[in-house]
Amino acid sequence: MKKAYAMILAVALVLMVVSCATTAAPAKPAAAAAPVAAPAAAPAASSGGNGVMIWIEAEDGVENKGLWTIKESDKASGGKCIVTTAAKTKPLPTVNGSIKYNFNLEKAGKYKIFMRYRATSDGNGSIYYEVNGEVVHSSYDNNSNFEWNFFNKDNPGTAVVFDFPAGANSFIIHHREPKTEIDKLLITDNMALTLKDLEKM
Ligand SMILES: [Ca+2]
Repeated sequence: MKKAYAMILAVALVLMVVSCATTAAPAKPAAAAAPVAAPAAAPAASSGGNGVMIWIEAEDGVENKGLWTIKESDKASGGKCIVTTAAKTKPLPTVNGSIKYNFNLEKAGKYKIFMRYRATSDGNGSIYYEVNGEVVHSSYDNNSNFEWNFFNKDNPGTAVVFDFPAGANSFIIHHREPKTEIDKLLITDNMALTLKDLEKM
C-alpha cells in the first residue's frame, strides 16, 4: 500500500509541475489596441431643430468709447446687461458710442436678430444699429422686466430680415435713448421663431 501511495504522490507531483509550467508560460502578446476613434465634429450652431441659433451676451461686445457700461442684474442672462446714460437723437454713420458684435455663419442667407432688453419708462426704449454700413433706428415698447423683441426699422411690430454672407459678419449697436438695457442677442435663420418661443428658451 505504501508503494501505491508513493506512486500516486509521484504522479500527482508530476502533474502539478506540468500544470505550473503551463500556467507560468508567458502569455501571448495582446493584439494591438484599436486606434482611438477620432473625436466627433464640433456641433453646428443649431439647437434642437430650430435652425441656426447664435446666442450672444450683450456684455460680450466690443465697446469703443466708454459710453456703454456693464450693469449687474439678477434678472439678466449671465447676471449682466449693458446700458448707456448717453443720448443721441439722430443716427450717426460714424461709429460713436458703439458696441460691436462679431459672429460667423456657415451659410449665407436670411437672418433675424432678436434682442432681450428692458425699457422701464418712456424715452428708454430705442437704439440705433448698423449693418453693412446702414444705420437704422430700432424702437421698443416699455416693459418692467427683460423680454425679447427683434431688431426692427422704426416699427416694433415687424422684424427686419438681414441678408448675411457666409463667414465673418458683424453688427454694431449705437446708443440712442439713454437707459435702454440690453441683455442678450440671438441671430437665427428660423423665420418661424416667435417671441413667445423665445420666452420659453
Ligand atoms: Ca446678459
